[in-house]
Amino acid sequence: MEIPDILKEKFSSARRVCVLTGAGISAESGVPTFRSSGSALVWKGMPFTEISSARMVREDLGEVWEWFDYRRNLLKECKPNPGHLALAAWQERFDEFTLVTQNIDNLHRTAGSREVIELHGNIWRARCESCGRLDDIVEKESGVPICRSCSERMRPDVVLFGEMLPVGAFDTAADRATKCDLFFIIGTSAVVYPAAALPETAARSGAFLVEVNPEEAPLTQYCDLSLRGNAGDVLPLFTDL
Ligand code: BV8
Ligand code: ZN
Repeated sequence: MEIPDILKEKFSSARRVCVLTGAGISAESGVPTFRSSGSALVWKGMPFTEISSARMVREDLGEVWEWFDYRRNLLKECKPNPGHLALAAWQERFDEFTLVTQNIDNLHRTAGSREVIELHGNIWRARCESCGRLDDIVEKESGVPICRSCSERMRPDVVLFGEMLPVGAFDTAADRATKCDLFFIIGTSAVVYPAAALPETAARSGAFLVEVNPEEAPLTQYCDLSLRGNAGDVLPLFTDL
């Protein structure tokens, strides 16, 4: 694939660049996406929008932990791919570079991205339901962990359906989206709000929108350019621009 000239020019002259990533950028690292190949991710017969929900935390936190323990186990074998690594190099190239991710897999940080706005939290952290204590998850037995500060229940520090995003994360992301010249949407079906509103915000503020996705997505119609390919193949093409 060749990067179109207009994009080469815009990429070379951009001062403020914002990137929104979704599960697709981790697909080549072996992390299952949620909606690819038409079928939604399922856990014991429950669609992931059900097991990953505020209601399930209330009703069966043990089941929610089993679901996240299973996914963390899969993630132990997953490494950043050339798409993550390319984005990590972009943070040195512009006056202002903002990386916003919907992913909870921590692969952007492992790839070397320093400031990552994690709209949906991080699967490698647990949070106390009562005092808010945060603990990194290194070794974890099965079951619901108990807070070492107040002995109440710990839950995954991940934003589930029906839950608010981390305070400030979305506002910062929206602010950067209104100010950027160039907005990349990489590996997301952009159907989950409020994250999916960011590209529309950027477009309304005059940003040039570029989609990197092997398939069309609902957002394709708003994009100025669509690069139909895998992030791991497409993003390294920008390295020598
Ligand atoms: C909230 C963490 C306020 C958990 C996630 C009705 C209408 C509109 C909205 C709603 C509604 N009913 C409810 C809502 C709100 C709801 C929502 O948007 N629901 C959707 C399903 C309609 N949103 C919320 O609940 C949010 N909170 O609104 O708070 C509030 C609060 C209280 C009370 C009232 C209101 C919280 C949402 C956060 C949910 N947590 N993740 C976990 O991981 O288990 S969402 C999860 O799915 C991801 O984080 C991501 O955000 C989302 C979408 O997934 P994608 O990343 O896009 O992945 P997907 O598989 O869909 O697509 C992959 C793409 O990659 C594809 O296009 C594919 O072609 C492409 N691809 C594949 N391979 C590659 C590739 N691209 C590039 N390279 C490749 N190699
Ligand atoms: Zn506590």
